Amino acid sequence: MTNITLNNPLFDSLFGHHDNKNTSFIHVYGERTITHKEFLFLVGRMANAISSLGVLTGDRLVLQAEKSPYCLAVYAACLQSGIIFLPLNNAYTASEVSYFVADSGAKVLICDPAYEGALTDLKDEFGILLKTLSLDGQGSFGELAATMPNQFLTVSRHIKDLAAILYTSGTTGRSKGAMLTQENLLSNAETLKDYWKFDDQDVLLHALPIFHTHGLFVASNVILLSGGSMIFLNKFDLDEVVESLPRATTMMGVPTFYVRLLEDKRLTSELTKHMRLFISGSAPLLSETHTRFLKLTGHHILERYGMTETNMNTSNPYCGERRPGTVGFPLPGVEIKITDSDTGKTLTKNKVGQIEVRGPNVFKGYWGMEEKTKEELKADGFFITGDLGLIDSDGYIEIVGRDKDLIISGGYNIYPKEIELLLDLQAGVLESAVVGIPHPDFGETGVGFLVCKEGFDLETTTVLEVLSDNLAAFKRPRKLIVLDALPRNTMGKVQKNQLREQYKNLYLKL
Ligand code: MLC
Ligand code: AMP
Repeated sequence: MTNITLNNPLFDSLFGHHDNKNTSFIHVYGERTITHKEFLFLVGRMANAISSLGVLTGDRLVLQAEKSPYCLAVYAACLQSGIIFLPLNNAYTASEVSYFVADSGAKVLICDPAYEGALTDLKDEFGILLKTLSLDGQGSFGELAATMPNQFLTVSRHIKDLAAILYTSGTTGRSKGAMLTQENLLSNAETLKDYWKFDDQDVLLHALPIFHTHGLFVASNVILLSGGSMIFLNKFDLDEVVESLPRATTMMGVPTFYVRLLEDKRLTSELTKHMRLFISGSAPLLSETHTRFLKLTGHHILERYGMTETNMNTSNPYCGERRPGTVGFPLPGVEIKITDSDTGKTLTKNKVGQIEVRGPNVFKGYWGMEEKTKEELKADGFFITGDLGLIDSDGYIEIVGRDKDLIISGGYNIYPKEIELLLDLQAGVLESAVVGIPHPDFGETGVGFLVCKEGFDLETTTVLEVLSDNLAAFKRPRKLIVLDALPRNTMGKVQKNQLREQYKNLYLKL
């Protein structure tokens, strides 16, 4: 149960029990192991460094840097010093970062030294303090922290105070900052630790990025709470994952991790015999992937379902049948209902409708967007996820589609609207539509369809180059296809389903 009498409930619960322990915490791949005590000292130095910058409790700090234990320490230092942590995908371009800085009103931006040049204009534009942090903990922020004491007096926070803001793209093309409280993160971490039976003997193979819910809150918070350790890889590298598996007990990944492992001959039951649990989420895991993985390794991948706004909502059972193609049952303390999108009425079993969620895991709202918050987070506390699903006769939840125009590529969300708005601005483009097409590695990938203005001859490679300046690489359409016209219905609405159907085999091996 969440202990609300603590001084800073989230920080104290995650880190309090590591004080002075020389036990292993992070095994940096190919390098040394950092103990809990060493990590806490690093966090203390960083918290002192943050405070010395003149930021106040509740201010926002943006981090955009290559994954390293130092990034995780910045997160912890923000918690300890009462600063709201705002991590960003390091693929974001300077123009994307500029939006997040402006929208959040952040006071400090810590970036990788390699991005400093591109981000330096933000200092004048928004008066933000720009500091750097490299993979090995150097850079102006790392150097400042190195001069600081190891101990920091933890700032008091209330369980309902904000701990982090994570931006998620929006169907209107404008990203929204999901405000996550200490309670949201702590209650979910406690639930998951118990549900998935994590303890201090666990070694989690951590190959996910740590700027999203999955790698940051699910993976790292669960390990912090349980007292276990992590093998920290910079990213998903197949050789490093295969090499590390025999030393791990658990792994969390997006479906692409499992698809890539299955392509590799080294994946066997022998390789995975030390593992007790493989977890998948952030995108649909094909039943076929589940079944092939089982056949080769003897492990039933446990699939769960979550969102930036809600943390984790449902999970297949730890003990009991892990049913392929489903995301299991609501987690303890989480309520799920399936409703009719027109009437809002709750639907009966096996009927498809919108998935709504309520519980201590559900966020507080979108930063600075009261109206948008009211549309999605209802007065009765239920959040409309935008996912479509059903609850089957045995209570398993199945996600059957999305009510939102969203592409999930390798676990990253891509909102077509954001790309279409940019495409429509390009010279010669009359209109555009971006659609998710099945992809064997990424699950889905974005393909853009363009219609030329009369008299123009569109060079798609040039259009793609222009997109590169403004859009993170993972969001760029894999391909642009010029059409005479976009398919429309009688109301004039673009029929994306028709494009999806027509091009569904573009990337699949037939
Ligand atoms: C990288 N690229 C992608 C991509 N990842 N393109 C489309 N979709 C992706 N997911 C592009 C890069 O920009 C680059 O383009 C090229 O692919 C190779 O880059 P890379 O870094 O070598 O890619 P790779 O290592 O292959 O990364 C793929 C991946 C990674 C699947 C391992 O994307 C990943 O770790 N995904 C996890 C995402 C995640 O954590 N999601 C959780 C969200 S939270 P170019 O043009 O430069 O060559 C959430 C809630 C919940 O959803 O329920 O968990
Ligand atoms: P994000 O906004 O990045 O947090 O992505 C959340 C979205 O990912 C959800 O709304 C779902 O559409 C999707 N998602 C997460 N887990 C699963 C899963 N196990 N199966 C299908 N979709 C999922």
